Amino acid sequence: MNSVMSKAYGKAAWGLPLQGSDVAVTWDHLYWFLFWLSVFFFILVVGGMIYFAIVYRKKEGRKTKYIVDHHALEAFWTIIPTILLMAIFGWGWSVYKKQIHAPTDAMEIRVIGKQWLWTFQYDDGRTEASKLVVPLGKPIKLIMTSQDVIHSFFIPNFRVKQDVVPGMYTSVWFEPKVAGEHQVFCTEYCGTSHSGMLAKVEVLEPEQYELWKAGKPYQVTGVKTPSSDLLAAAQSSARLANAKLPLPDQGAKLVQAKGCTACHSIDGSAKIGPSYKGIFGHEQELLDGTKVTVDENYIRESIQKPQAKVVKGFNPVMPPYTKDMIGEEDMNAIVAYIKSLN
Ligand code: HEC
Ligand SMILES: [Cu+2]
Repeated sequence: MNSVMSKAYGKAAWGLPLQGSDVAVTWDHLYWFLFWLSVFFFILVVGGMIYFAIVYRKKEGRKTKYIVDHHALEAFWTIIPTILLMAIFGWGWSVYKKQIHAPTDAMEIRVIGKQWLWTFQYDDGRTEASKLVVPLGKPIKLIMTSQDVIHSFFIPNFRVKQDVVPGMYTSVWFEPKVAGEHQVFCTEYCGTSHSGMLAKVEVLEPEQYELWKAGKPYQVTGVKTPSSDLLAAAQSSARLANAKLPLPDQGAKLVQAKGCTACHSIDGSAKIGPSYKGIFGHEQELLDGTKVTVDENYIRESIQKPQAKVVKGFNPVMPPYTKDMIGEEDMNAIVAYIKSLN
């Protein structure tokens, strides 16, 4: 119990995810209180039942007495649970209040959910997919909306979860206490690739955060999250960290970092979208029956306005990537990469 109750952040105890924020510690206290309270009453009630069933079992010649009500006893088992329930309510309410009101000095970051990836938009104009970068120990407020259906943004390590709804902003806040990578899930079923709608929070030490802010290569130290290939590649700020790589290799990192690999393979097998393998220079048949040769302009248009030319046999589900999301340098790298897959 002690390891659970202590304020040692960064520990994963008794099957719960590690405690990455103050709120996580507070919620866990309430959780364990409820858990042990339930264990206590379970033993009391079921144990009592078994005991009475055995001791007062049917016997030859034993007749049950006529039982009348017992006011003191009834008052006792009404008042005690009432007090307990009110205490649980008050406790939950106070933690909820803490979790719902972000401090006024919190750093604001915008979150956009869309089928099926998370993008994060920072004050300096940067937008990144599948990766949220925050400094250690600073309150962070997320202002969230959805481009399509209802999603839900969940960071188990921070014990925060909030619906992300089209047409309105919702928000959530946390103060990260543990450096490293923390998993993000979508917890509102949102279609085919819902389970792949992952992202991670990178909580950086102050010096590393300054590097990230300046657009320089940086390191993530601390806890690790069990991550999919998609997330492993999203780890480093793709364009700047890989600037010394050959262009197609940069493109390879980018398509992973931007979440394209969730829908596109490179081995010729169709996923949600067509494979990149061997498409460059070839003719692609479109939904309306016309044909188009895959060149640089077609790829660019397919990324920025995916619905302009929809490939036959696929649904028009690819999200558009604006110039702000994929800049010209990155676009060149992605085109070079797709070209290299012939
Ligand atoms: C949610 C799934 C999804 C994601 C994420 C996604 N795409 Fe697509 N993509 C599709 C689908 C479906 C098609 C086929 C329908 C169409 O043309 O719009 C497609 C088509 C394309 C095409 C045209 C392919 C061809 O064979 O003609 C290119 C190029 C492309 N995507 C590139 C990308 C890049 C680059 C990214 C990441 C920046 C990306 N896609 C992210 C689903 C996705
Ligand atoms: Cu979702």
